Amino acid sequence: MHSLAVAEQDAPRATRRVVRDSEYPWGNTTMMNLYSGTTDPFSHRCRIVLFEKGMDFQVIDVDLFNKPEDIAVINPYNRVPVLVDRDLVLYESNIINEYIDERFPHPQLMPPDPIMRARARQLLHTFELELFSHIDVLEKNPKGADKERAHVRDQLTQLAPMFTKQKFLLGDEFSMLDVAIAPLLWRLDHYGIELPRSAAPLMKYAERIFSRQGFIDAMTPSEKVMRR
Ligand SMILES: N[C@@H](CCC(=O)N[C@@H](CS)C(=O)NCC(=O)O)C(=O)O
Repeated sequence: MHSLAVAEQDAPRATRRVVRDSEYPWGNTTMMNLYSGTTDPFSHRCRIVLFEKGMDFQVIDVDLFNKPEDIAVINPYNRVPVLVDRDLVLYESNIINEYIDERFPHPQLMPPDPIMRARARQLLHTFELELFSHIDVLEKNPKGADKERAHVRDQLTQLAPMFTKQKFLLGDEFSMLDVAIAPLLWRLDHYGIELPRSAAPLMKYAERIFSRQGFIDAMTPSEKVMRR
């Protein structure tokens, strides 16, 4: 047991090359390429999964304020994230993440049991409707987004009591649901969302995610400075 732990520690870190805009759009044809917005919460989700898995991949930084035209070629909706894995091109962060999770099953982020997996997908969908549908306004029109801020605050506050009983959203294991919500929790200050005191257990939970090596490694320099 002991020697295994040492061997894992000493193992060389996987290739996680970040391609800057100057090299764009030449992805690596032998490994997964993620076209990722440097400040985009949806791309952030996919980076977290890639880094949690610890396999080889390439992140291609996309500046959304100066978006290369090629994104529209690989994604008809002209948005990031986009994953290119040889002939496969995927968009939509949750779809990308489920694919990565199935290609590289360790550590597994979706529950193995079909019923729990269905519940997880249902909750991922609820997150999109109740929380992430407001991201566009919070990103693009922060001054006119008070209604959205209040809605997100109230939804998150309702989640808080569950973290007095469990470590993560699906129990005591980190899962895809935690991945999905983490970029929003990281951006609360950035979006000007203030949670009430009753949400303290939620913020403790958030800190648990923020201290994970995969989460730390997944952040871009612009994301690192979003939170003090
Ligand atoms: N539902 C999509 C949302 C992706 C999305 O909205 N991406 C935004 C960045 S926040 C984007 O690329 N927008 C294009 C632009 O800003 O030009 C997902 O989960 O991947």
